[in-house]
Amino acid sequence: MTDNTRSINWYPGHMEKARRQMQENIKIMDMIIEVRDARIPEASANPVLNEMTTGKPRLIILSKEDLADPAETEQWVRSLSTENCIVLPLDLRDGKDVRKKIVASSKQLTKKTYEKLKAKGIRNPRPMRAMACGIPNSGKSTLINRIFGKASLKTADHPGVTKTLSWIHADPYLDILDTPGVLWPRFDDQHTAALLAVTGAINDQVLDFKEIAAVLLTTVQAHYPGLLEAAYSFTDIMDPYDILRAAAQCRHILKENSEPDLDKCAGTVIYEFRRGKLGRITLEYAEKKENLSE
Ligand SMILES: Nc1nc2c(ncn2[C@@H]2O[C@H](COP(=O)(O)OP(=O)(O)OP(=O)(O)O)[C@@H](O)[C@H]2O)c(=O)[nH]1
Ligand SMILES: [Mg+2]
Repeated sequence: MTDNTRSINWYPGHMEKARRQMQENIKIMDMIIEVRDARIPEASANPVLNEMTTGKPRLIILSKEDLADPAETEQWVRSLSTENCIVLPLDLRDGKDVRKKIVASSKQLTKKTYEKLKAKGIRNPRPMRAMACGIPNSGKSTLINRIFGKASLKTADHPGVTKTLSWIHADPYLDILDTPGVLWPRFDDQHTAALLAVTGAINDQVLDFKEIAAVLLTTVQAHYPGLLEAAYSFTDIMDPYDILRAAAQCRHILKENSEPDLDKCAGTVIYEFRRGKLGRITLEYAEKKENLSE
């Protein structure tokens, strides 16, 4: 984003309250289930939560994998996995195997803790405790509902749905604490903020859609040559605002004077991306990042 663009910030009071309550609960957790968005696996990692949960066995769910580029997701799984961290890309709307995969990974990550309890002579140890955390709208409540097998937690397609912490006895082996989506007080990197905004982790009401659509179009144009040309019927345009103009002509999103309505079209482009109507797109690239740091 350029210097004269409006800076993005969204940190309502319920997030700070949730952060404090999560910090209070962290001691009793056997593991962390961190839900990131598969389209932005790095930008959707909350540094405040990462610091708070350091050292705990971690299951990273790359949610919305149905919307992300499968080849990029594979790269991210490779680059994020460690001995103490299992990475699972999942389409949480499709219930198939979600519960089975999460319970199996949780058993693997908490094996030592569970066996310690058994070694103390406890025949039926308590369920393992996991805190589900992550940025807003990443799918935490959807995930817990999937494991539980019932839609007991409220979910919706906008950020800030869950406002309080609540325990769910999700499985005989696993109790999960659902938490509100949490961001951090200030985005030092406005590109990260724009990626969070594009994917729906920030309240749309605080956003300038034209600016974040420009970030989206620039990124897609650089990494998926031909995709936007095919979607919006144009050729030889690189400037994101010119692409927006072409998209408005293509979708007949015009003002009364027949000029392209860029504000309205920005909303349409973002909506089409979020719904997967432009194809399966990832906006951050694990392999290129590794190469850059070589
Ligand atoms: N396409 C797709 N949509 C998903 C997936 N997981 C969740 N969603 C949708 O994402 C939206 C947000 O899901 P929630 O479970 O409410 O997200 P949350 O992380 O609990 O959100 P907050 O409580 O606001 O922090 C809902 O519309 C879900 O249907 C997925 O894997 N793929
Ligand atoms: Mg929720």
